[in-house]
Amino acid sequence: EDVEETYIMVKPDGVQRGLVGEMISRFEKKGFKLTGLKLFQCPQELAEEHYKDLKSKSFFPKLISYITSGPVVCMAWEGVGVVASARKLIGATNPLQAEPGTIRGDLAVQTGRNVIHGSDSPDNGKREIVIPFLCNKNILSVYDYSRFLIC
Ligand code: YYY
Ligand code: MG
Repeated sequence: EDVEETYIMVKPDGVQRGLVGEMISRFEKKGFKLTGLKLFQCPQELAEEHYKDLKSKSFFPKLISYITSGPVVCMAWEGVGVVASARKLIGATNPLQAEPGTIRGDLAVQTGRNVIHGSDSPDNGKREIVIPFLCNKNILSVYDYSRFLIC
């Protein structure tokens, strides 16, 4: 398998509940390498860019208001097979269906408050990582961020 990079984001409820260390610890113990870390208040347009594949879903507006409701902890993790492995460590989208031992299985109850995000493919990992890490206070719009990517 290839060395990959994935985007992991502790969602606002995970930060507020003091679960950041617990979640980071699971990826560290598994043996993956932390290559980026940022506390970030996600602007609405970047939240919409991050979740653009879900734009047509009925839960999209609630999802965007949840993700922008407080600071998130954005991380890039590197390793062999890290994309699929991180999804296993995270568990199913609905925490009630997530296996005990997974992050969502152990730490969450509601789909709409499922404490953590992990990329679903290497391509989405690359796409999602740049959203917080190439964004700063002067670069807030998706248009600016696209231009940055071309540089
Ligand atoms: O990748 P993952 O986070 O497990 O699920 P997605 O299907 O990509 O959905 C993203 C996000 O949207 C999910 O973590 C919670 C929210 N969501 C929801 O609120 N209600 C649903 N029925 C499905 C997803
Ligand atoms: Mg997803």
